[in-house]
Amino acid sequence: MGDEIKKDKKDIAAKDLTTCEATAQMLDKSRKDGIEIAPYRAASMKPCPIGADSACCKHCFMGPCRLNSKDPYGKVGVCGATIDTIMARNFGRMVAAGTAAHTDHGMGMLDLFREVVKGNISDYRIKDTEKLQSVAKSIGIEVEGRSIEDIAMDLYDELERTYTQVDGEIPFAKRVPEKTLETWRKLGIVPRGAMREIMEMMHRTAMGVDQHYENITKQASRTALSDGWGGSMVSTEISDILFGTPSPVAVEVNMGVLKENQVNIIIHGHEPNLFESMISSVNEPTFVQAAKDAGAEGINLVGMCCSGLEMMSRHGIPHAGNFSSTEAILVTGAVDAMAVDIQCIQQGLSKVAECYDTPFITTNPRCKIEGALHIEFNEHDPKDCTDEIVIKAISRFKNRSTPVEIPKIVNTGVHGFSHEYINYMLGGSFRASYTPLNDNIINGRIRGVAGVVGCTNPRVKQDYVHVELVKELIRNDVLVLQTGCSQIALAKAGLTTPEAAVLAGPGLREVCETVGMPPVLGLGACIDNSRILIAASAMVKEGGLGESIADLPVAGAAPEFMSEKAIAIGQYFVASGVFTVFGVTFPIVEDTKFHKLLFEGLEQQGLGKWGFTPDPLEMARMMIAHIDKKRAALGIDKARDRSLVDMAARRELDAA
Ligand code: SF4
Ligand code: MSK
Repeated sequence: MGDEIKKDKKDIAAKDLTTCEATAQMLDKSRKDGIEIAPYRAASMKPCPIGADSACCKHCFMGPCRLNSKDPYGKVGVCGATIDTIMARNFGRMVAAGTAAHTDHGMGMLDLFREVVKGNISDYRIKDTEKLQSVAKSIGIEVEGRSIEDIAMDLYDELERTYTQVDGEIPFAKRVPEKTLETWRKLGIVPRGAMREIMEMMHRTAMGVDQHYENITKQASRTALSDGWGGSMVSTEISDILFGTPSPVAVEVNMGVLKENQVNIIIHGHEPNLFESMISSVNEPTFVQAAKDAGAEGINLVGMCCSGLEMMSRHGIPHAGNFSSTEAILVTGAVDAMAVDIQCIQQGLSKVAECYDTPFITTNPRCKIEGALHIEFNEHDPKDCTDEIVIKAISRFKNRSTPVEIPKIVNTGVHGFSHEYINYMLGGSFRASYTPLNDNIINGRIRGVAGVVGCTNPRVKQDYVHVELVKELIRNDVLVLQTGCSQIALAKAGLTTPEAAVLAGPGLREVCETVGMPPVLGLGACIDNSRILIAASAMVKEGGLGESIADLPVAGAAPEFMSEKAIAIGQYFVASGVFTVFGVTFPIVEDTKFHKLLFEGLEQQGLGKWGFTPDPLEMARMMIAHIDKKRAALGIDKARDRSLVDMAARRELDAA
């Protein structure tokens, strides 16, 4: 099983809560220091089973109505709503919330882009003009002989429609493979604009509106697609244009990136602009001198969670850990300031920071936290905020009163892959293309491609499911693409190095060794799942692997998800045609019509489908079986005969 943590054990050992040794060391220390952090809170918090199954409706005050998941059709709500309606509405609202988070983030990036292009903001500039031109071209904007400013303004106007358009198709629908788009059109799920889709999703799930689970699910797909091919994709593309498209870079990961004799500043959250300005502030000679005057050897800027992933990919800045380590790292006593912007910021951080005298600083007007110091970040004068953070950190270093204990663990890996770099890496600069990837899939060296992404969740042992799943996939010649906290789990396990190719099956190993790449390619933050969609689209367009994304021998997984954003991501992958397996739990009742629709029916409509298991080996088996089914449908299953070593044989080899 997926090592679900026993809920009733308050005295549970740290090694049962995480496979991250550094986090385990800090969990033990937190116990000694009398501090409670998330994994322990999870162990003592019994989840409400009715809520966990989405069998509870509180959409009006004739309720709340609780149906029994053991007898799902034994009862209906006061209004007569069935279990399928209630679950579909709850699911649709999770998709709407996740989509809203990503699209609001994306719209923020687009606002910044507009102000930069208009010359109203001078602290940022367009860094990647080549990417600007290629994104513009991809949606039909003329680039030949035009100035960068003119192209950029047209791109802004066009991409704004992603959010505000009330009718028609979002701009990046032009990037979707023709047959996939045809299926969406037939089903009526091509997104118009994200605001419209989120609004309609919320309307239709209100009391007394849409009460057919199939119709609600269509709007959930349309809303989710306005995230994946809309809000998220715009965010990734604009961030690349403004801050540079990532290319591979060797980076240090884990809590050992903190330095005892330096002023340590952590940035945690999701938006790259705060972090970009921090880089400038920490390199300010006056601050470097001030840090030295305070007795420090320098200022050490590190990232966590998805902010960290954005910066490690673009600048090689060290990364201290994923979501489930954000409170634990404060227990080191070595953090002189933690600044956050939006998303995945646990409120518990405020209390833990207070216990270790660490300034905990919120910077975004959308995210204030009781007990945190708020220093607002304003893109028109970004250094106002980031300089202040540095000053607070230096002052804390000078007056450090808590003992420092930094786990001495650092893992170096290669990160910063992008759709563009995969194209170049495999095809070369003069004929950049996906041909070698498709060829290696067709000839069977690579069995298929898996996207393994998403959060860590204190309800299960941190990193365990991610790492075991990915090891099993690469052993079976499946190339793994990663984003989000999952990427950091694998980096800590040492699988993001080219040397990790020895853990891969013979075919994948041969490809990795020829190209010099790891078998696990990190593509960035959770918003950058759009890079995986673009890669899938490029594979279809390259030819030889079917006509739609649903034809590809690919699968996805979020093995330790915790966020509504992950539900939105899962639904946009499913609606794009990908078999997507979640771990931890699945928030609906089994043996219902809605469950059957998500887990079987959507595939029959030409889309992908959902899967669920908490067990990493079972998850790998399900994904590989799906990949093999797609290979057989494409008629390329024979090509693998020469190198087939199935999972049972591998387990025997391992056991021997
Ligand atoms: Fe109950 Fe229906 Fe109101 Fe939901 S909408 S709370 S099922 S009465
Ligand atoms: S930070 S959404 S825990 S991936 Fe993007 Fe990590 Fe999941 Fe947050």
